Parts: sequence; structure tokens; C-alpha cells
Amino acid sequence: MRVVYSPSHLLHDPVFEVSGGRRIPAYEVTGRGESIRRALEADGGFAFVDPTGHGEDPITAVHDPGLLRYLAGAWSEWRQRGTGAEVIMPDTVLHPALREGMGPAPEPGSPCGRIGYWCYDTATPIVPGTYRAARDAVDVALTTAELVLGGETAAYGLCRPPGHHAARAMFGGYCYFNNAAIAAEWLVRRTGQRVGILDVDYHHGNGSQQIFWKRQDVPYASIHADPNRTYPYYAGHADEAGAGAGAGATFNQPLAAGTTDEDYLAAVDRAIDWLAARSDDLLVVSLGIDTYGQDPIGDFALTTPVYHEVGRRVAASGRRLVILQEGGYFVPALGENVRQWLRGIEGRPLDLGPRSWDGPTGG
Ligand code: Q9C
Ligand code: ZN
Repeated sequence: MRVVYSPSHLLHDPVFEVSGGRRIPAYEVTGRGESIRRALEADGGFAFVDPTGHGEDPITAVHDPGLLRYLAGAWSEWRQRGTGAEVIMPDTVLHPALREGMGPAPEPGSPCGRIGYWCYDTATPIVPGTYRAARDAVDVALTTAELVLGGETAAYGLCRPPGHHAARAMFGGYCYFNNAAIAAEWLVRRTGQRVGILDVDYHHGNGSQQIFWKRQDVPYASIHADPNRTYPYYAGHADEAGAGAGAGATFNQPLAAGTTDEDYLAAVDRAIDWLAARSDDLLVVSLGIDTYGQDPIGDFALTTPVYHEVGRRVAASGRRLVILQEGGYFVPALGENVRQWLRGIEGRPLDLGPRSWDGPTGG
């Protein structure tokens, strides 16, 4: 399988985030991308490809041009105003009730006003290399989509930073641009087909859901932790099914803490069947590995072999697959779990060898 990878993800190197009122070490770190790169290189069955530039148009096909403009200039604007802070992070955000009944707020001029206008949390700091890395992650996604249009049955894009929490006009949740949504929209425009999104990250992909909420040509199926207990808190409930032309084209399966391999596979089967009835030849997969039993921010109980089986079942759907990395924060096993998932896609056997975290001499 081809793997699209860019070392420029290393430029996005946040040190901390603020979670539950505490300053904690960032979870979304460069070591994640390198764990995956190393595991896929060591496997020997993957061919690495560089991304090619696709410009701004595929991004503004999905996102507010103001969001792109903001992210492009955020660091230099912040530095020029001389706050001296090591990251850009909001202290004040545009809560919808602030202007309830008064119409939309204008985009502010001050750096602190602008970050809270575009960003909704304290998990997604902007550092000097963030914009370059986030733009290149989009190109990784689009290059992966291009490989599949060029005839590959499946290809994998090592997107970092991830994307599925970024909405049309908002970023957050470690995500800046919505790589999967941009790829799906690009595929729709290129092929005229209905392109499904299968989101298996531990968290609900609120951004992807928002972007395609009123669209029937990009059905969105997500399997995730119940938002009643987990980020992103305000979206991903079972009764959210889309609206307008997109009524019935969103499918959420919120799951309980402690979700097992067996529970999970049953949800995967339901998502695959649901997408099979609503999409044509192509699927974009938002591949999160934060469902792993040892993930520091997840509470599911999945084990390494289930990733191979999920990959096998997704491949059995017969769709051509654009597989894009989202979350997964237990770095020691992240690369191995991605590797098994992709081996499952290719019909290669599960390989719990000595390199494997869950293997006989692993860990
Ligand atoms: N106190 C992805 O997996 N932090 N993003 C939640 C709860 C944000 C996860 C903190 C988690 C974002 C792509
Ligand atoms: Zn996640």
C-alpha cells in the first residue's frame, strides 16, 4: 500500500494544552507521526510517497476563507502585537448565547478576539510551524485521494495534525483544517459520486458532521464515545441524523466506557451496512486509534488484533478507500495498531511479532 507522509508535520510541535483547568503536556505530539512512520517502514510492505501541493481551492471548498486567512497569518500577527506568549490559545470564545437574537458577530481586530472567534477550545494551540504543518496535512489527504482516483484500491495518508473536529468556520480538538472533509468534497467534485465518510476515531467528528449536515452526497457514519461523558460534548448523540437534503445522511453510534472488541465490531458492521446503502464506490476513513485500551484520553477497551479485523471488514465492503489519520495518543502502540489496521485492509495476516506492543515479547 502507498503511504503519503511529509516530515513537515514535525513543525507542529505544541508543548502543552489546557485540560480540565490544568496545564498538561500536549497529547497531540510529533512522536505520534514518527511512531506510525517507523512501524510502517519496519513492516516493509508500504511504499512512502511525498504529498504534492493542491493549493487553497480545495480548502475553501469546505472551510470559510476567513479561517484559512486567519490561520495563515495568526503567528506573525500574534508576534507583532508582542504578547510574548509561547503559543496562541483563546481566553475568550464566541459563545453562541453572547449574541443570541442579535445576528453574527463581526470578526474582531485584536489577536485575543480573533483566536476566540475562530477556535473553540484550549487543546489546539498555534505554534510557529502550525500553519505549514496543517497545510501539508491537507496535501497529504488530497494526494492520498489522488492515488485512489489513479487506480489504487486503498491508500493511507499520515495526516498530522488531524482534522475531524474542524468545522466550516471553526477549529479545535487538535485539528486546524478538516483533512477528511476536504478530501471527501474534492472526490465528490472530481467524480460526481456519493462519497461516504467512516469515522472510527474515539471522539465524534463534530467538524465533519457539521460540514456535511445538509448534504446527502457525503453520508457520515461515526462510532465514538458518548458525548454525554466525552469531548466534543455538544455533538454526536444518536438522534442527530442530518437535516434538509441531508436528513438521514448522518449516523452516530455513541458507545459506553469499557467498549470491548466485540461491541465495537458490531458497531463497525452497522456503520458499513449503513454506508453501503448510501454511497457509491469511494469511502474516506477517519482512522483514529484513541479507541485503544491503553489510550490516555480514551476509555474503550480495544486490543491490537481488533484493528486488523476492523480493517479486514472495511476492505470487505468492496469500496475504494482513502484512509486518513486522526487521533490516537498511546504513542508506544500507535504505529503498530495502524500497521495492523492497514494489513487487515490489504488481506495480509495479523502480525503480532516481536515488534508488536501486544505481541509475545512486545511492551
Ligand atoms: N478534558 C482527536 O482525537 N481534549 N482530538 C479533551 C477533555 C481534546 C481529540 C479534553 C481532545 C481532542 C483528533
Ligand atoms: Zn480522537
